[in-house]
Amino acid sequence: MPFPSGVVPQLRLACSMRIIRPRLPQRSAFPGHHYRDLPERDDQASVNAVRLHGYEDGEKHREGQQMSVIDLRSDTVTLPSPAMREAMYRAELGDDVMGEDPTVNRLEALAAEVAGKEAGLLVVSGTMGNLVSVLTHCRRGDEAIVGDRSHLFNCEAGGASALGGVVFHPVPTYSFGELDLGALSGAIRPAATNLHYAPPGVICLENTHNRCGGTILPPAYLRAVRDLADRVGIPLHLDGSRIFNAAVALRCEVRELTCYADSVQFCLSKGLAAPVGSLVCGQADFIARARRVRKMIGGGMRQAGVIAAAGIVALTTMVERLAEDHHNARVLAEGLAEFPGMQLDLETVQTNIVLFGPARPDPAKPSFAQLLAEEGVKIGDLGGGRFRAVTHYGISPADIQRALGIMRRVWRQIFSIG
Ligand code: TLP
Repeated sequence: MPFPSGVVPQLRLACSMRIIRPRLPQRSAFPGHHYRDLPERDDQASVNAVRLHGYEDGEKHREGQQMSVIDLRSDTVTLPSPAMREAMYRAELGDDVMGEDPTVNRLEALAAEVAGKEAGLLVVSGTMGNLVSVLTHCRRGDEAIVGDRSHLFNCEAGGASALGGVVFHPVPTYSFGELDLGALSGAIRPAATNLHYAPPGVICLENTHNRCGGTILPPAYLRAVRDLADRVGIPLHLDGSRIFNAAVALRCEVRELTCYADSVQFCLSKGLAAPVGSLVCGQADFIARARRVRKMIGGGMRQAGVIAAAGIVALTTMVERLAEDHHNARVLAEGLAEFPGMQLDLETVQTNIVLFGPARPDPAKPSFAQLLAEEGVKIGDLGGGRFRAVTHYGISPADIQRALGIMRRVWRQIFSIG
């Protein structure tokens, strides 16, 4: 890998040494966090139970019933836990645009504490969290310096450009999600002394990095980017949609990763399994300005305590179990890596995402993801013969074994080898 600066490979080594396999709880089975397809119509009581309570604790697959679907497309498919449903039902509510929803206020204070910042702001989604953050940091015509493989640049409908007149300035991303430090520094151009340049407004990083396969940016790298941002006087925003996965894998506090950023956005509705919501955290004056931007783009919610209540359960009870997802991803990845003709870099499997595909993709062959879906295993098709599987609250170790069996069979069918 062509690192221009000697510092990055050392960081990578340090990072890989610091990534620790999760120590799994000593118990025979994880307590029934299993997403099951709704039963057939004659079992209406169960249908209602699932609808009311989300995951059914201890639910077992019963013979003769429709096989359950194993949905590995994303950790966004998670359903809220029974405790979340209960908390939502009981939530104390008020008008949050007037600052009077006590449950939202509690969640925002809790999020700020977790992230080590002065204040927090509940937003609808990760996309809105990143948008609000970039629009708060930048004026129209400013540049947001982003990774060329970042979610912000590729998958958020160009919102900061379309709605805020912000110019995206993409820089190359290495395979573990770092932006080249030399390129980053080169992207910050002296607009004050040269009329041709758009002024740099914010640097954005992503941790864990989605498109790189859930890879972790270690503290040493974050510190290097922070130093750079300080040298040039540009704020640093962190898309920490899956920052809890990074912290659990590194066995550190979230604030040990977010302390390098001026603002951070993290999601409640991915691995933490809440139904809706993300938090933007930063210093109090930044959040006050972000609150205005949220209102401007229509993100002011009224009795939002119904979703904040689930978010509080997510933050207080769902973080440590992410280690189970990481373990499941590792087992899945090691199994897949043994398929003949498979290309999968086990080094990038650091959290709950597995990227893989045939070493020699052939567009003439039937779609692996489509055939798998017909067999009850759903994965993401990234195009170009690359696939993504994401482990989460709804996936048990038994699901992983069953998925691997089905994947092996379909893989052989398509590639007729092994
Ligand atoms: N990612 C989703 C899809 O949009 C691809 C997924 O399934 O992984 N930042 C990062 C790093 C993300 O992975 C995502 C969602 C977001 C931001 C946006 O979050 P939402 O979906 O809540 O707007």
